[in-house]
Amino acid sequence: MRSGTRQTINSYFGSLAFDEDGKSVILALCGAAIEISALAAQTGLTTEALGDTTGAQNSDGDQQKQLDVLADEIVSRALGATALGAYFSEERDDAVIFSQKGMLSLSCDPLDGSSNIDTNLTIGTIFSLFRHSEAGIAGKQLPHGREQIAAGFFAYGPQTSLLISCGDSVVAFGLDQDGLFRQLDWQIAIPAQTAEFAINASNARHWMPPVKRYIEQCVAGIDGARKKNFNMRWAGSLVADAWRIFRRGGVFLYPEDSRSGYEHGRLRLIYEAYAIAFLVEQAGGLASDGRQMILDIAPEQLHQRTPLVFGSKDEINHLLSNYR
Ligand code: AFP
Repeated sequence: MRSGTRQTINSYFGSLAFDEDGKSVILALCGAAIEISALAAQTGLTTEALGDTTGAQNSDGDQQKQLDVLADEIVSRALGATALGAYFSEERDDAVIFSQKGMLSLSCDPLDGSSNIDTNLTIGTIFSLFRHSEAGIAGKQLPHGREQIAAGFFAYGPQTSLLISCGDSVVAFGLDQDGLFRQLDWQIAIPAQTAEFAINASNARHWMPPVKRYIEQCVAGIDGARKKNFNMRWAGSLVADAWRIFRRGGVFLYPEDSRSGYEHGRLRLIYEAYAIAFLVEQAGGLASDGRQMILDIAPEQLHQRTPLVFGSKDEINHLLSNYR
């Protein structure tokens, strides 16, 4: 099918029974993503090296890159024109309140993987859309994973693309040459079984026993207890690893470890894990912190981190059996 005839996201939303304000928020995010993608593509050409640090740190103590800050400003500006109540950004200490009457909040990691900007690797924007039970709540209380009505992530790689779920299956869109996001011909379901794991193996000496045992068995391959060989991938960019897992299955592990500051892993519950977990469950996979499903974790702090393991259901269940 020629790309020009593939359904645009506007037309997909036209026939989707979903919160109309929510649709306007997601379409505004699509506009922001096109701007961010263009900036990332121009790094070092028409724009200064956006991978350089600004000298500032975000709430998590991460070095902020120029593109982190620019991406956050682009997203915030796009959202200000919608009916959103509040915006929680990984790059901001506190929520941005747009409207006391808004029933929707959005959490966002405006640019995930920013340490990869100047290595030309796939980076992305991760978001979760929450609907509150009454007006006036947005921004006043932390959003809970089970309040999500939609979640997704944009990937800025060889293709600028979007993986999204509005609560009824997961769909993929690619940015076409005409500047429109068009649906990719891809029925998204994460295979229950896999022989591919993703973890930063340089941290092996810091892992807790359940993860150590699981990875050792994978590495032992056909000669070990699993009696099958495994492959390993680690992109160092969550959206890149996640996209691969949605495409061909696999498991991703960023567990807690014994390093100082990694007692709860590295990834953020509200800005990253909730969105990935919402998508993964919609695609038939599992997402856990090792003890409970990510979506069941009640948030305590806006920038809290969580261990995160997700992907192919049967493999995640095998991993979780090591925790019990
Ligand atoms: P940056 O945004 O600092 O590049 O971190 C990316 C990330 O949060 C996530 O996208 C990766 O999966 C993970 O960190 C990589 O962490 P390590 O560098 O510790 O492997």
